[in-house]
Amino acid sequence: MTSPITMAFQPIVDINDGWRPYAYEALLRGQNGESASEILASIPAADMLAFDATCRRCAIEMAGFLGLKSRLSVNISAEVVSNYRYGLHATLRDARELGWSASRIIFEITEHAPIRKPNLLARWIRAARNRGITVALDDVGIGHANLANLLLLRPGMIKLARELIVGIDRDRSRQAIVKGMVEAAEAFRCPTVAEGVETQQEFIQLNNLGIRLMQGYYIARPAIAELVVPQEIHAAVRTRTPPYPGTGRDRRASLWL
Ligand SMILES: [Ca+2]
Repeated sequence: MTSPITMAFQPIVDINDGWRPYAYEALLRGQNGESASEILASIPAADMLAFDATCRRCAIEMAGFLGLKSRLSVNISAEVVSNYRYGLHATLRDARELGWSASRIIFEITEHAPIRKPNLLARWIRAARNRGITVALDDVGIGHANLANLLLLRPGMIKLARELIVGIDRDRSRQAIVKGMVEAAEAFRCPTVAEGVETQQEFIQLNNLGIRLMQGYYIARPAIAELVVPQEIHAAVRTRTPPYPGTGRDRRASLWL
């Protein structure tokens, strides 16, 4: 039997706006402390789409209960976006039912496999944007989330993969790639989020490269059923000594990790 689930919330802060939480990303956790990987491993493949949609509904419900005032960022796989029963539509129906404005949801699209119908996905993203919904491309810079997809899909936000961020302060190649991506995203007015920022040195380098939206252990760890508030974030950054442990993510769990 699957154990009951809960959500952890990790802020994405705007460092040019007093470290105000721009959004909180909802991350899957078990009620008994299980990781996202453990929970996902216990879900039969045939139930995965339904479970995925349930996670988004749970995230919205909890965000409302916790009084989240900014945006809520939820994960959705590229393959499921257009699925009427379990995709973007389903989550928008849930949001309406729960009294949560669609304009306060960010859909983080993850690509675990090549997108089979990229033009269809691009149309979906356009339609979502016309309704005031932000669609972000997650894990940009690795795997299938590449520059070609960025050009075709024209997301409303990009999230740079942790693999590009780690040690960026010591690696000129990473700096050059991230600089190019930030400039490309700016060209079509698409904000860039650096995720997995874990050290002060990475933070400073990313700031120098013009990134203002950041997420990661250096800013705040995910908190289960809790919203870390800006004052706590400031205090934490003042007192912590980087570096922090890595997230040890795997591909299967990256949807809700
Ligand atoms: Ca994500």
